[in-house]
Amino acid sequence: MPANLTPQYYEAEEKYRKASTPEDKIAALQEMLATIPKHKGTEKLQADLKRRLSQLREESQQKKKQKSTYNPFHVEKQGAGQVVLTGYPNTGKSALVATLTRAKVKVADYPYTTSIPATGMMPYEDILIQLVDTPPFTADNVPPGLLGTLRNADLLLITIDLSSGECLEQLESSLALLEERGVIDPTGESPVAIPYIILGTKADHEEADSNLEILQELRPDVEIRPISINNDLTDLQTLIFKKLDVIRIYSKAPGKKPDLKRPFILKTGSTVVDLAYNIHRDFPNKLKSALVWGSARFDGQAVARDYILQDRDIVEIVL
Ligand SMILES: Nc1nc2c(ncn2[C@@H]2O[C@H](COP(=O)(O)OP(=O)(O)OP(=O)(O)O)[C@@H](O)[C@H]2O)c(=O)[nH]1
Ligand SMILES: [Mg+2]
Repeated sequence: MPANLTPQYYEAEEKYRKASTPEDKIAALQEMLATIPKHKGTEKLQADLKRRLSQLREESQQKKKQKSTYNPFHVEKQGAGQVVLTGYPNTGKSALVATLTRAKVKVADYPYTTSIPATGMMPYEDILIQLVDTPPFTADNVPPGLLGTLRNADLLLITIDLSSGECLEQLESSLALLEERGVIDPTGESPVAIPYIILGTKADHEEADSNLEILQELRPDVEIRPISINNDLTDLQTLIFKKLDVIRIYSKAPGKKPDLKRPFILKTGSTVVDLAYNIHRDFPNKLKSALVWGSARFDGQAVARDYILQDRDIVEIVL
């Protein structure tokens, strides 16, 4: 049934997409629920939105209540995006985090090695992306709190062990588990679902090629990226950055050189107003115009408030 969503709803959805704090996300979700047309065609979407809203409310309540108690499954976001690895035991999650970051995580050739999340920062060009290693996730093993970690991610890496004869089962179960709990949505319809990449790990193993072929034959609908910690991982890093769907913006004060060291990280499609809001909550009201170097037709071009910025633009806000 067609959902017939209104422009007001899409505007609120865009706010949700760009929200970087739980408070902003809650506000956007409330607006989405207030503006969504109430009929049969939107029932599933309404339910998804309500579920996400109550999760976020619960989390912020919990945070207020237990400021002093440490919850290892609540992973503070750092860097340009939070990428959480999830998958069956022994699929190479920790090995990948150990290869791409300087985190000291335990890697072992037996299952259930990791018991709580651990983080590391992965350098990518001029930014750092946060990787989060997690304990294994199967139908029989759902560590309390793990779903919260997964739902808070900006991107999930789902690991399938290509050296294992059980890789098909791993693929089917991992996707089903995450979908049932509303973490991912393979149809791509839910705005609150978490984007993901499916990694076929241990691609250097002698069984890997034939296992991957079988997987692709049986599940032509899913895309699996073969990787190995023993091979070059640059393409994976680039893919992770692309999937995070963010842009880097360098700010510049009038008459000064731009600050090229610490870019602002914004969602793709963000405008000059979004940047201003990120610099200071009061700035959007004071904003008169902005000068842009990079995507504009000429250097230092004056642009309007709703000008859509591109990755690596340099922007001078004029107040
Ligand atoms: N050949 C090969 N072995 C790998 C690769 N990645 C991981 N391994 C091995 O696979 C085993 C399991 O790796 P871990 O990183 O501990 O797996 P995990 O998913 O973190 O396991 P749990 O913490 O139990 O969930 C270790 O013996 C690793 O050395 C790879 O790309 N190639
Ligand atoms: Mg591990």
